[in-house]
Order: sequence, then structure tokens, then C-alpha cells
Amino acid sequence: MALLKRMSKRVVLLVLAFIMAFGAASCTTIMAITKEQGQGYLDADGNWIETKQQKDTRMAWWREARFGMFIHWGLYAVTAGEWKGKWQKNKYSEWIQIHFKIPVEEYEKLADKLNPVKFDAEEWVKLAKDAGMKYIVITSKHHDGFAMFGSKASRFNIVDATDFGRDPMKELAAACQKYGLKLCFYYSQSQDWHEPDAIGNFWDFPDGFEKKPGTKWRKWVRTDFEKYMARKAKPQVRELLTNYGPIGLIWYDTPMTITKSQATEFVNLVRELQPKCLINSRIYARGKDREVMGDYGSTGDNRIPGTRRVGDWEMPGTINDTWGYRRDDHNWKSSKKLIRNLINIASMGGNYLLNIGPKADGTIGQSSVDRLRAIGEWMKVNDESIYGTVNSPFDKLAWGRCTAKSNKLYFHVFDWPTDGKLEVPAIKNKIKKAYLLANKKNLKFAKSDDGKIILNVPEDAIDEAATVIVVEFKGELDL
Ligand code: H79
Repeated sequence: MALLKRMSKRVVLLVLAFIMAFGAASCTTIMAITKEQGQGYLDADGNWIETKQQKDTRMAWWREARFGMFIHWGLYAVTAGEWKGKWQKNKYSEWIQIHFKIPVEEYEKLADKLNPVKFDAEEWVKLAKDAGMKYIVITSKHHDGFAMFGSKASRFNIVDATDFGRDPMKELAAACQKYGLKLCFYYSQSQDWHEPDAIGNFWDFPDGFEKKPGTKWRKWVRTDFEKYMARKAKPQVRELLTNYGPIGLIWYDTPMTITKSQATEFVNLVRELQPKCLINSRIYARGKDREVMGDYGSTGDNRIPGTRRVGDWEMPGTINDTWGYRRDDHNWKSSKKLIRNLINIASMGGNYLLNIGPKADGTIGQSSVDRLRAIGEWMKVNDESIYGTVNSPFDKLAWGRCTAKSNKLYFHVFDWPTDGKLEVPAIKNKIKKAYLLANKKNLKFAKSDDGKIILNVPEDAIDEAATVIVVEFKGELDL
């Protein structure tokens, strides 16, 4: 009996050892596979290792999307551009605190007035979806330092500091999941006017700077910046990437004096927590080494480049003049202008991140809604000419723009030739057909002596914003 007991013990041990060895082996195999074929990884020195193919896979949804919604929503929506009877002279409502040098203590009291009971995450997400937008980038924390999500790292957040008490980011995450949009977070990593150790607030916290002679305040270095990083910024980015499901991208902004190693910490935090998540390049201002960090670049705010571009880029743009809500800003861009912006940007291979500034009660102003609906109407008919397209093979056309996808060229006509004959640049390929995207009706075309395609377009087909003509050709594009 005793022998049997000892034996069975030995057998059990043996079996256990076997399972462990086997388990470990298969575990290592699985890890090796993810490293090689799956996704990138951080190596022991904190370098992000990723093949081109892995990066392409990670970027795929973003390249397909071409169009996203930017949302600036925070305490500044309460002031809406006005402070103690005075209007802000500069354009951006989210800059009101710095404009009037509002002391932190006073600015904090705005939280008493933020109670967006009319906020409906599903309505916002549906509005974006119906406009043809594929992702939403929302200010989780802007330069004023107020977190629009529940945060354990700072009580200066919408859940703990307002009567509202709900976490709108949780609700948006659920709505985005439901409607198939990617939720993404804007996070101001360097400026935080609420914190003495961060960059920006020179009126409340004049100490703790190292000012380089002859430089502006924006070049001032906070000596204790790392303290702010460790206590607030990094824990909050961690919260954003832990509590809201899969996040499409993190949109850092205004790197200011952030060093390369500090920027790397912000980048690697994202890599570690959600390796698929994208990062925009505003994490770091290119230093002398001209290094670009992050996964894709942005142009300046509201700056559409003048010529064709290569690489992944995005243009953040306002729908009026401000980002955050302002009661006195009525300088709305027309729907036509916005649609043409989208086309123009897509024709240069970029994404359009179009901003709205919701009000403090949680609603989105009618002027913004109307414009988004009009874009949606156009997209319903023409979105094939936007999604997944690449930049135009031609230089800018006199009468419009061009986007391309597989064996199709999409010509977006802005200005019609008065004789109804549209001249399209020459391609060497055999043309299968040309048709209007709106009704798929084939168009008659002829080739001029120098190979240009001359299209006859019926007048009733004209779309005020842009009419899309598809030219389908055989084989690989040959110019
Ligand atoms: O979030 C939006 C802006 O608040 C933010 N980026 C976009 C996406 C941004 N931060 N800094 N800047 C844009 C550029 C700085 C503009 C400034 Fe000014 C010029 C700061 C001070 C002078 C505009 C004019 C704001 C205040 C006065």
C-alpha cells in the first residue's frame, strides 16, 4: 500500500512536470508567433519592434476611414467664450483660462456649472456615423487639466467634481462599440494649467521654472515636470487605455518642452497597454535630430497642404473658428466647403478630422448638426470615392480633385467647364467605362490626340458640392 502510494505520488509528479514543461514550451511558441507574425512588441530596452507589414495592419482601419470626428468638450463649454461680461479676444474657447489668467481656484468652480444632463452618447455617435465618419477623437483632458472621465489620479474630473457624476467616456465607449466606430482620446500631455509641475500656468505658479534667456513662456521648462508625469499624466493615460475597451488612437498635442525620453514614456505606455492603438506625431516636437515620433503626422490645425503628400497624415479642422463651444462664434464653414475639404484632403492621401464643440448641457448646436447631415447626404451617394482611397496620381486639377482605388479613378468636379466637356488627364490604360457615381449611368467619352479623356456630362447630374465621375481602367495604372 505504502509502495503504491509512493509510486502514484511519483507518477503524479511526473505527469505534473510533463504538463508544465509542455505548457511552457507551447507558451514560448505562442509568444514567438505573436512577436513574429502578429503585432509589434516592446523589446527589453523599450524599443518598439514592428515590421512594415505589421504597421500596415495596424494602420489599416485608419487609412480606410479617411474621415473622423473631433470633439472638444470640457469646462470651457460652460464659459462659452465669455468671462465676467468680457468676451475672449482670441478664437479658441478652450484657451479662456489662459486668456483671462483665471486662477485655478476660480476655474475649478466652473465644475459646479457643468451638468450635461442632455448628453446622449448614442445620439453623438449616430450623428458621426451618419456623416460618414469612422472614428471619434474626444478631448479626455485639454490644456486646462480637467478630465472628462472618472479618474483616480486627480479629483479634477467630471465624475468627482460635478453634480453630473456620470462618466461620458464610458457611455461613448459603449455607443461606439454598438455602432462600429473607433473611440479615440485626445490627451494634453505637456500643458496642464491645473498643475504646478506641468507646463503652461505661469500666472498661478510662477515658481518652478527654468527660463531660458530670451525665450517665450512656452519655452519655459518646469523643473518638476516628471513629478506631474508620474502623478497625473501617466496614470491618466493608463486609465484611458484600461477602462474603456479598445481605443483607436491617442491624440497627444502641443509637446512644448517635452524631452525625447519623456515622450518615449508616453508612447511606450500606449504600446504596453494596447499595442494596436495608434499615436499621432504631436507627442514630440522634432528636435535637432528631426526625429518624428508616433505613427502618423498631422498638418497644422486647419492647414490643408498645398500639394500632394506622401505618408500617413491627418488634418484637424474646425467647423467654425473655435474648437470648444463658443456662443459668439457664428463663422460656420458651409457644407460645400466642408465636403470639398474632405475631398481635397483625401486627394492628397490624408484624413480629415472635423471638429465640433458641444455645449455644456450635452447638446450639439443645430448649425453643426445641419452641416454634418449635409455631409452625410453627400457621403451616402459618394462615399466609395473617399473610403480606402489613396492620393491622386495627378497634380491638382484645375476643375477639381482626384482620388484613386484599385482600377478606378474618382474625379471630383468642383467647377464645370462651360461647354459641358470635361478634360481628364491622359492615362495609357484602356478605359473600360466612365460613369457618374450618383446614378452609375455610363458617360460618353472620347480621347483627344494627346490622350486626354474628354467626357460629356449631362447638366442635370451636377452636384453643388462635388460631382463624382468614375473612370474604370484595365490593368495597373500607367501614366
Ligand atoms: O485643441 C486645439 C487647440 O486648442 C490646440 N490644438 C487644437 C487641436 C492648440 N494648442 N495650441 N495651439 C493649438 C496653438 C496655439 C495657439 C496660440 Fe493662442 C496662439 C496660443 C496662444 C497664441 C490662440 C490664440 C490661442 C490663444 C491665442
